[in-house]
Amino acid sequence: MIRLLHLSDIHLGSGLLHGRVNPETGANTRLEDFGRSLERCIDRAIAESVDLVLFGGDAFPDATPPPKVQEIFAQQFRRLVDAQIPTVLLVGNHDQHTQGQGGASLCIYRTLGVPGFVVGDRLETHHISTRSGDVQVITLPWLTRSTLLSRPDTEGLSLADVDHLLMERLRVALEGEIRRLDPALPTVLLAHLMTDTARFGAERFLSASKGFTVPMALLARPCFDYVALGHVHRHQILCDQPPVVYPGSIERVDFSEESEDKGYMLVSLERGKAAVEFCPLPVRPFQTISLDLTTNPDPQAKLLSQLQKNLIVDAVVRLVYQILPEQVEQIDQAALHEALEPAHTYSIYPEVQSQLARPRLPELGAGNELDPMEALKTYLEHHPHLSSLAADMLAAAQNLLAGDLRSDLSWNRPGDPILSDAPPGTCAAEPISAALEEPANAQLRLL
Ligand SMILES: [Mn+2]
Repeated sequence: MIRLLHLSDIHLGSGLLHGRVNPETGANTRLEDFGRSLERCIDRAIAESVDLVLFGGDAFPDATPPPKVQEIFAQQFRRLVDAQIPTVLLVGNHDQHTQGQGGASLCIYRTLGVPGFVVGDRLETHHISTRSGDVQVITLPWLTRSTLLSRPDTEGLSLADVDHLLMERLRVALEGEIRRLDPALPTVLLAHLMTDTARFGAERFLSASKGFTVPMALLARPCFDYVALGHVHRHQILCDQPPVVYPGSIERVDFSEESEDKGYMLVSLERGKAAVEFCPLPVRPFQTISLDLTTNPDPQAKLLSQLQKNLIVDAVVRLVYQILPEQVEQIDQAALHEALEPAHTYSIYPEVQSQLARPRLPELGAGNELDPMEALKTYLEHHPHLSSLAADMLAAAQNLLAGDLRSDLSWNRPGDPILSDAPPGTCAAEPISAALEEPANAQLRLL
């Protein structure tokens, strides 16, 4: 029996707006929180002496993390090398870097020849020898249309037709891998994708992508003993036989994950059988306190009593309240700040009804160098009533920023990396040799 630990969506370096500077270390406390959660996952892998660690993708918020963030990630995964635990790092959409022929952020682990480490940046089957026997792991990184389709393939097709064609190509490519499997060995599919039955966490928002969804019928098959997924931040088990599992993210990236449990999976694997266990992580609570005070005769008293009632100690707190213009003077801001002091960090959003002007967001004020996409994301995060439009707005903004007004918008899918210099039909994250391949061959290569 093979014991493995499956974690995903680390997003190390995300959500720093919810942290503050730790005076002892000079680091952002949320970066430290994320690092500690990762450390706990690795602690467990070592304590349990697991045979294999699978990472389901999205290591950082983007493919070019600052050195300090890379170092925290490497320090933890390095411990698996010391413990001689084989590890597979799958490339998620946030890890891909398609400007020119660059590799994904995680490819450095292959370049350096880190012992026991495998980087999954293409559809490929890896035979891995562990202390408890051999296991096959098929890696399926985040798919983009340009991965499997060339531009002529998609000419004149509707968006739905393109998705259908892409799924057919994936089906064929995956079938090719499955046919070459050794049927006697335990087998894992490790994939970064959205399934058609997944319930969304924050990921739609994070990736600014509608993307396409992969049907469960393609994943939940007897040739796989465990399907280890990444991408959706909300932990969920989509199928029992075989187990098809999103462990979810290991920390709360933003308020949309406020009520979600965070953790990782421990899996006992045999050919034809897998037992799974979700292991929760003790992550920092997020707390939204939302109050309509417009009919309250004593809004200040109501605010203070609500703050006392809620468990805000060490939490990331968001206080939202609606008042009428004539009530503004009844609110004692200094007392509010004092009441919120036990929180780890907090933000206050008074919404004065009948006033057209929206309150400004401190994160977007002068002195904060945010790129336009970050600014828009922050704005949307603070305007929950726009959530149904958020994905579309972010996608449209991305297209605008790319200056890409190509008529064939179905090719330049919202959510695809926007700065790709690669000609259509080639795979941007591939070495130059791939670009020289016949388009027909390149089409069927996965990252
Ligand atoms: Mn993802």
